[in-house]
Amino acid sequence: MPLMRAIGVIRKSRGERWSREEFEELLRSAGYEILAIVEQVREEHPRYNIGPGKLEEVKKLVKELKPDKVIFANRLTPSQAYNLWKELRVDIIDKWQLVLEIFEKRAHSKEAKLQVELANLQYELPLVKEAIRRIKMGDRAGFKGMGEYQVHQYLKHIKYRMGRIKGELEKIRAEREIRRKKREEEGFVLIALAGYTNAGKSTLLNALTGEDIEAKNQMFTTLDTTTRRFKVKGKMLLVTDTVGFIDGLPPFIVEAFHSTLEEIVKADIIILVLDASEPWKEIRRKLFASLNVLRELKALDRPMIVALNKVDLISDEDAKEKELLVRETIDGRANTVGVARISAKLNQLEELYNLIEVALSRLPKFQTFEIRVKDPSKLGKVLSMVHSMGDLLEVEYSEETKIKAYIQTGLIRELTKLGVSLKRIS
Ligand SMILES: Nc1nc2c(ncn2[C@@H]2O[C@H](COP(=O)(O)OP(=O)(O)OP(=O)(O)O)[C@@H](O)[C@H]2O)c(=O)[nH]1
Ligand SMILES: [Mg+2]
Repeated sequence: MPLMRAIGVIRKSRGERWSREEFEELLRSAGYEILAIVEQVREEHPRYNIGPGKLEEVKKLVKELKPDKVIFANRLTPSQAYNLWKELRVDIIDKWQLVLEIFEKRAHSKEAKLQVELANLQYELPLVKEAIRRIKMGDRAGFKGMGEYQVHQYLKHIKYRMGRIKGELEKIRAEREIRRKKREEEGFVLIALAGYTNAGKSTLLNALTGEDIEAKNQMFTTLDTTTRRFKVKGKMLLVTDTVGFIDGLPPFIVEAFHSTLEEIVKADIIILVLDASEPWKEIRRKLFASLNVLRELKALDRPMIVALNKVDLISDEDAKEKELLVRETIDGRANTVGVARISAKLNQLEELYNLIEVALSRLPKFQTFEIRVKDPSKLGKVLSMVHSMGDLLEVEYSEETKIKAYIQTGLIRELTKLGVSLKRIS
């Protein structure tokens, strides 16, 4: 397939933190050949977002280079998008539609596809309403080549599809809820991997579990949620990998991906993965972006471990310095358990395992019990269950074996089924 050709436009307000590299990376990830990037530092112009002078420059470039699209790094209001389209007569999209185009390419599961479509429709709805408003005011330009009648039909279609998709997502969500309940009853502790896109979340899940899910050096490789079992020092836990974050993830995407992101909200522990190989300025920007999403999800109260990943790419001193900076930055902003320096790629995870142990000890899901086993034939089974779900503290062998253990409360049911008696000590 020939590459789509695009002109990129970036408008920066004074003092705004923006990453041109990231915008270019997004354009490439979405499959565009970048014909030109136009930059401007000025406050937002209400009509065109960029200033009228810049608009003339873009117009000339459009005539000369004939791009398939002009892509803005800024969020455009529906009326700006409409005005720009009228002036330039070429497809106009902004950063968020660009992100959605990437999502569209990467969506594999039915749920991910529906979520992407919903986000797209949610984005288009105000644009179409704006076009209708203009048409009513006597504007003859139409909307993307559609006349008045077609635009009205299109609006109806959007509303109908949104209703249908929400219904279907609700069903999928209910199924997910059932699976989650079952997991909870089983008592497994759930750990969610969160973090900026390309930080190494999927690589980490693979390293923890021996899985082989796709991990690539590109943005938004993962859209689907994967949950797998793994063991830390003998304890069975669950870990979930899901969609990555990006700076200023807008509410309509968070909303569309709600049920996917909910996996993070429902987790007992969050591992926030950061790419330590980048300059501190970038790490800091992505750390704040991630904390913002977690705040929006109301997940900041969850015990959080920061995994400073890809330390194999930097020196020890650099890693230590960045660890310190992360500690300082995050202090008081989240319920942090600690910062671990890791390499998911090289399976260097010792510090992370230690912090997971610390985090587990703070969870109400773990408690100390006295377990009495009368039937010796059950003893082996009980001991192996205790080992996989907690720590064995003491065993007193006599006619009736007494075991003191620190276990996940989900084990209570399983043990009771075996006919042993349990008493909570702490
Ligand atoms: N050198 C090095 N590279 C790593 C490490 N962990 C991940 N990577 C690389 O970083 C890139 C991104 O890794 P992924 O695991 O796909 O990242 P992700 O966070 O799942 O990304 P999204 O799914 O896009 O959100 C890949 O090229 C990985 O091979 C690491 O510890 N060291
Ligand atoms: Mg991934």
